[in-house]
Amino acid sequence: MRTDTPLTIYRKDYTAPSYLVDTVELGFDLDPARTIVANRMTMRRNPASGQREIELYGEEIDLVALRVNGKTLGKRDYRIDGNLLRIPNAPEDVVLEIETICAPEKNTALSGLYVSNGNFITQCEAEGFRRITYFPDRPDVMAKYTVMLRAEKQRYPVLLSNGNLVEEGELPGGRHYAKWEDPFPKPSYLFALVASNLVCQEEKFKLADGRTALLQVWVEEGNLDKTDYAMQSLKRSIRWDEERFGLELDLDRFMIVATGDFNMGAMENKGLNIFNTKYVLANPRVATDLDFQGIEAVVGHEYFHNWTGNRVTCRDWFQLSLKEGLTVFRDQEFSGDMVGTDSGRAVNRIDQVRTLRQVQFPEDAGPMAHPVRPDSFVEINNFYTVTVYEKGAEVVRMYQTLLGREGFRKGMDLYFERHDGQAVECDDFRRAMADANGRDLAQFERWYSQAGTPRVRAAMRYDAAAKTVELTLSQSCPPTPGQPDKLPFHIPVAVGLVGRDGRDIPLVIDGEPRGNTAVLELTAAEQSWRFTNVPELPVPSLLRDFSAPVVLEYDYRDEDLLHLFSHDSDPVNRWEAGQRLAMERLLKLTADVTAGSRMQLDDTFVDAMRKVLTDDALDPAFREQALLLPTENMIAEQTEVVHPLSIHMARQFVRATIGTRLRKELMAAIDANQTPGEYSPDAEAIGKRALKNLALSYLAAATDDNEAIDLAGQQFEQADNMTDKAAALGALIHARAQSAAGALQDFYDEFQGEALVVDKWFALQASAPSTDVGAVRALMQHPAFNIRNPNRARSLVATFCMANHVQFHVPDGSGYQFWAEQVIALDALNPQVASRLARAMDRWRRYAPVLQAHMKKALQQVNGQKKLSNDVREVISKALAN
Ligand code: B3K
Ligand code: ZN
Repeated sequence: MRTDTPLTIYRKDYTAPSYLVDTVELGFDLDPARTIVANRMTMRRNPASGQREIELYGEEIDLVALRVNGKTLGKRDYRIDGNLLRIPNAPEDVVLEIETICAPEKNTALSGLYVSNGNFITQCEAEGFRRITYFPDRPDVMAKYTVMLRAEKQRYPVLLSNGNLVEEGELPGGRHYAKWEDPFPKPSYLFALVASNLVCQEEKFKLADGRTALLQVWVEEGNLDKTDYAMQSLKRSIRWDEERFGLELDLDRFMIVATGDFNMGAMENKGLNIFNTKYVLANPRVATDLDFQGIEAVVGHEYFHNWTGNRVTCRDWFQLSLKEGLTVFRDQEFSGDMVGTDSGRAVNRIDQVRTLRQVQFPEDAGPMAHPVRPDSFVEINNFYTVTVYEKGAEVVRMYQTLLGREGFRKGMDLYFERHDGQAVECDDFRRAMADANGRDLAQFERWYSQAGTPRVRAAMRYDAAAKTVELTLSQSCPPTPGQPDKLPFHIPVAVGLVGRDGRDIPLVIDGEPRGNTAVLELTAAEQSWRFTNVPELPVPSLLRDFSAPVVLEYDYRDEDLLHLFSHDSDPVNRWEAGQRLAMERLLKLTADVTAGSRMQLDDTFVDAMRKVLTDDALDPAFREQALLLPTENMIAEQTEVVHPLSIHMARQFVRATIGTRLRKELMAAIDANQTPGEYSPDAEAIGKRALKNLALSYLAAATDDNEAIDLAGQQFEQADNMTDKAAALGALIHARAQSAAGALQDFYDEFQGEALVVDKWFALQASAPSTDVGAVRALMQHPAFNIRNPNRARSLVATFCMANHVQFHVPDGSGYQFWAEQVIALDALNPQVASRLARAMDRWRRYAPVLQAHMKKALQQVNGQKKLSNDVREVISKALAN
């Protein structure tokens, strides 16, 4: 917690570490109140650095002893300046011994070594290792670790760290020890230890090269009935990486540990992944389809980091997307391959596009906008963003689009051939892709250096006599903080031409046949392509499969969109056509509400929705996506001045109108998409439940539909899985049904012993437009609420501030006042969680003037706090900056 002005760190200021560390031996005497850490490092001067000072970071730890080559250093032999400990004039080779003390039970920030429900847990990325011992805590210092853990045996029977267990035994006084050795050099952020009374599900698994690895999933005893899916996902991940990328597990033992107190989703520590329980624990009774999908994706993601992140890591934190963008791309491909079908893959892709539009595009247009490889930061934890992760994944995907799957694989192989065991930069990845394929990817670099979402404008001219189409694409990119002008990007734009019969017209460009979809490479500000042999005026299908993270502008007429919505062979663009139809109407209706005009929805739109709903040739999962309206966030991004209430009312109106006008078809969809028998989280069953539950929610949104409310009530009572149960409860709450309160109480009574379900219980209420800020304050008094637990704080406080637009943005500003109080309160406990909440105000300048004034006041109130973490300070000051 600082009171001085926080320091900005720049990418251009990178210098090599002055000393390298070859080996680290750590000894832990674990005690919640007072843990003693002994650290013995062998270090040597880095030939690549001219510096002779040893630089170590330390935070919230007490230094007890410091020895260089056996000699204790006196106060004058070193300097401590804030978090930096410097030892000047150190010898060429050094054995450095350090003893420090920390207090895990007082660590509410959950960074470094902390206590969660009586167990010791660590989280070191990005800069948590310095809260355990003094160390050159930067990712380009890679060392081999040996770890000795000592703790009371009864309370902490299980002692885990990275790598292999080499020794264990008893100690006097009821204590015991375990010694772990990690054979691979690693950066300090990948260090982990766990001391606990957890139990595990374990299995021996045969690897491709014939070796056998021990796989373990560690949880609290009562949760052993919820580990199967995580274990299955882990095995599938290992297999997939062998098959798709030829990458094998390099350890004899791979562990996943679940903890209920965790700042984010999970962490890829070498051989000892630590997970938020949310991404491990699942069975049909307590977890939804979305939870099951999340587990598969996150287990995969952390496992894939073992190569992309751990074996090859980042030179500095500006390169974060090197490992995160790439690993998100890998987990997306993994999930797609697990679904297996083209249509399932498309549904996954649509989900990715929704996330980008819902969260990343707004980030890229707001005060925290930054390039995929940022140029500066105050607090690195603020840069674990959708831009670094999801846009970063899009950047990686574009290599695959440009080079083909095989070319991409060649690039990956070369990347590992060159850089295994190294800490490198995003540029090294790009070079491997370019060199392996003999391609010039120099301009592609701008995807890493320029922030903002590019706009691609398309114009088409058809010459009936010549039977040619001229397609002109132009690009621009709006200014972002610190980057007023942008240079053209290298953008792959996948296009098709759809004929009047709905089929693709085979593409011929410059005399060359290009199949039904051609990837055009837009590199200039404006470029044109000529398609020949086009027998009739086609409808262009642009940016197929969302081939680049851009906003595509084209003046589609309604009938063009209806045509694509019915026929486009590219399912993503088929969906996209529906989204455009819906967005046009939602924007018009929003304006109508604001102007006080009557709302009306045209038959054309309703008919299009009916057609897709009743088209049995389409997978239910796809139909659900096609019927789902753009979210309130997405609509807000498209309006000049945001009136959250108007947006909500417009969207509700469309939902209710669909509910009324398609009543018969929706009822039929509910009947046709039941999933009787044993619950299974396979894509087909998930799709059916999704369509059925969307239908239910539309019906319930229609006013005065008692039958729909009864249906929801029945489903709530009878559901044998959490997906259906939570969906029904949500429908009741959102419809303000009389039975909602009773159902909520029953739900709580039934699941109060399941923390993750109680989170859902809070979140369901927090997001309901019937829950005002007073009700949220009341919920904070509920015995089950605990602001120190990140999942719980997010489920109530963050859900309200970020997903309940109507109540958060009430005109009297009381929602913002609440936000300010909570940001301040949370910041004193856990800056990372507080800082995420702080971002609820990112887009404040776009709101209607009355709201804006209240928002500014709330921002200033937080900013006026003398004591704020760097995390929150950075977010707030960027929001207030011009
Ligand atoms: N690498 C971690 C994120 C660490 C966040 C630190 N604030 C999880 C992941 O991306 O796999
Ligand atoms: Zn990651």
